[in-house]
Amino acid sequence: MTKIVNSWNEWGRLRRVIVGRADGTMVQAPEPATVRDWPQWGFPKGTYGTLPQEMEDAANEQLDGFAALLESHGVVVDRPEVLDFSQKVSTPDWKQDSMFGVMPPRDVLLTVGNEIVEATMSQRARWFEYLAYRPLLEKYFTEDPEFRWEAAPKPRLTDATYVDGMEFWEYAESLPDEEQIERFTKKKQWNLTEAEPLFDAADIGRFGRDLFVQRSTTTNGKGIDWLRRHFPEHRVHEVLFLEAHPMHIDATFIPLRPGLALSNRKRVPISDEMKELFALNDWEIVPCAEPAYNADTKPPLCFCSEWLSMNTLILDEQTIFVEETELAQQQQFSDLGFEVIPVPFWAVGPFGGGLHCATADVYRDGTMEDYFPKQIPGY
Ligand code: DAV
Repeated sequence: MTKIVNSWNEWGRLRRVIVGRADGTMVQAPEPATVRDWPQWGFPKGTYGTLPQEMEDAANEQLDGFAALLESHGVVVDRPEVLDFSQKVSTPDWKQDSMFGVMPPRDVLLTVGNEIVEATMSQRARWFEYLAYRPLLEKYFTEDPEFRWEAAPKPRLTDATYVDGMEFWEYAESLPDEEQIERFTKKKQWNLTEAEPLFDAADIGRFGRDLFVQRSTTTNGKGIDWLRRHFPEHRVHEVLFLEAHPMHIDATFIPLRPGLALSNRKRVPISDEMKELFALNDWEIVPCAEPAYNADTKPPLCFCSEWLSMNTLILDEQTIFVEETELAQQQQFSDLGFEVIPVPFWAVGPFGGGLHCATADVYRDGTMEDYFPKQIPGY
């Protein structure tokens, strides 16, 4: 019997992983959840199209290099299928002028134990992205009799899903970050309504029996509630950080090994129960290093922040892959006792993220364990 899918946390020894592809990635067409406005890079508001070929080639070279590096460490690497992301897509509820791409599998696929869940996603351009992973999921299903293949309810994504549609972003972005944090983050209310469950898989941090889910511009309260009901053996905790535009937890708060987590030095946790839970169970939380990646050095057309510096992939409890120019972050990991494997990766940023975003766990050694035996009632 072949066992293919098994991963309960972010640190067990990695044996099999999906690595994304840059091919055909789009500056996506505008929609209520997302509006790109990059006149300085040839994509003023309302326009869309494929990222430049030379950027795509550079990103693919780094992705292929990373895949080969993982293989040289004994990890089986699977790659998704490339679709025509420039095509128009529609459901009976809406029409959308383009898709996005297939670089960040972490956003779409949530692996919990023997199960992979296809996330709802919350953007129309990303609604059909699961199709790129179907050949792999079908194969795992055929070959691994214990693999549980699940898909969260496909969201409607009608106008009722969004607060004020695209006008939301115009309004939000006219305010300073501090005001956005007061007005949106602390009220847990950004662009998404609570009309239906929504989540991106990358908003979930897997810590064994405990799953920490960031409420964000891609994950709403109902999405977290869906996850809670879907994983009754787990404890699903909602978490919130000091950030005006939260999107995906993996450049904000990540576990490194049992008892040790890395926290963004600016986007600090603002959920009191979360802080209490970590303290109660003797988890140490260390602030990350200063990023080298920044607004001046990051490549054009990148919608991710400089905090991709902490978006890393753990090979095992002693070994971590870190972007090659992030020397301060590498030093911090060395000081924490890790062997650091540098990986050139910043050409991939504009295609949807860093080393964690670009991968999705298929198999890590380990079982479901409880790293937070002391719980806080009601959290
Ligand atoms: O901080 O820009 C990056 C994660 C994308 N999957 C950020 C989030």
